[in-house]
Amino acid sequence: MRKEFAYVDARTDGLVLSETEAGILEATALKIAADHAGCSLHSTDLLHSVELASAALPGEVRRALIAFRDQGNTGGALLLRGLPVGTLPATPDRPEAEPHWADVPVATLSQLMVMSVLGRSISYSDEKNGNLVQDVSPKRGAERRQENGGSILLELHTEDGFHPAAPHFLSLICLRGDRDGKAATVTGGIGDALPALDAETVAALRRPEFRTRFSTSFVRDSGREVMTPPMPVLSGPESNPDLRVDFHGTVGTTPAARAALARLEDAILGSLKGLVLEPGELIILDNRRTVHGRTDFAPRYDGQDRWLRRSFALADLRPVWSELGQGRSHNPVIAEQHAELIAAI
Ligand SMILES: O=C(O)CCC(=O)C(=O)O
Ligand SMILES: [Fe+2]
Repeated sequence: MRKEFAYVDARTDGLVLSETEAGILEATALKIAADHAGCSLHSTDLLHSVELASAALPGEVRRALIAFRDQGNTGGALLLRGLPVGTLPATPDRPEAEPHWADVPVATLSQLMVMSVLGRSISYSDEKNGNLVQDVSPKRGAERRQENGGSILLELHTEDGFHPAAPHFLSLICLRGDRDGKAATVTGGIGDALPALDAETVAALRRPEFRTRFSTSFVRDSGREVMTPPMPVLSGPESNPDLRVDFHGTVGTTPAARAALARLEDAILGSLKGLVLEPGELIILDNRRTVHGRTDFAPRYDGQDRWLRRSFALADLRPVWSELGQGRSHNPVIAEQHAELIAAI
């Protein structure tokens, strides 16, 4: 098992909000929270207010978000710094202890304002109770899981790459940093790794010879192992491909596919960017162009552990319209659509 990631500092490329800009965003978030007190975060009215209020983001930040949405970049990530976080309760160490959005209104609504420039917020009812904004903090007893509640090294992955409607964008806002300065979030963009791959490897990665195991957070109750059908790892334009892989959960179904997967992992490991997130930093990932992971760290479960909040966006809700249950939560996929894919690999 890998113990560390080597990476170059991602902070040098970040956009920083001034104190005045952060203050405007904070006041905007508090007003939305007051206007929608008692509402679910999935309320269409609340989400539309958030989208309207995203005009409170500095013009330079909106421009960068729009360019990232439309053109992307080779690293597949964009960092914002200096976002307001507001006052915080203790870091939750069990899913039952996770605070309501209204207990963390400033960070939560600021994050959703940013995401509304990129797409439409969405969640998955299979995971984290379908919450639209999810807590990422170490959970007691989950230390060794390959999930965001674990604290061992989290292998590089496309978020929910096994899912038919995987998010196009995700963001992680840091509410409380890792006090030991150990937990680094890393990203590896296919645009940065592609030049290191030979033509034979690229051709192998484009063949539908890879299956990805569903994350344990999607199948925990069933206790079963569920794999996707064979799919390619790279797809789309030759010079600007999409990437879908999980170096913990993806397997090649042929020797050539397995060799290509190993070469891809080496190329991505050689071009990682990363940082130990600090409060007010928000990293946005283009989930079709980058994988991400996290180094290990040591939780203490005293209310002061590292705490991020995560949210997802799709470019367009129309393709998943019939799959949306209450609010913006994608219906479960396992039972209905994927039971036939259970495979013993
Ligand atoms: O903890 C982190 O920095 C990343 C966790 C992660 O992969 C996720 O929440 O999707
Ligand atoms: Fe992730």
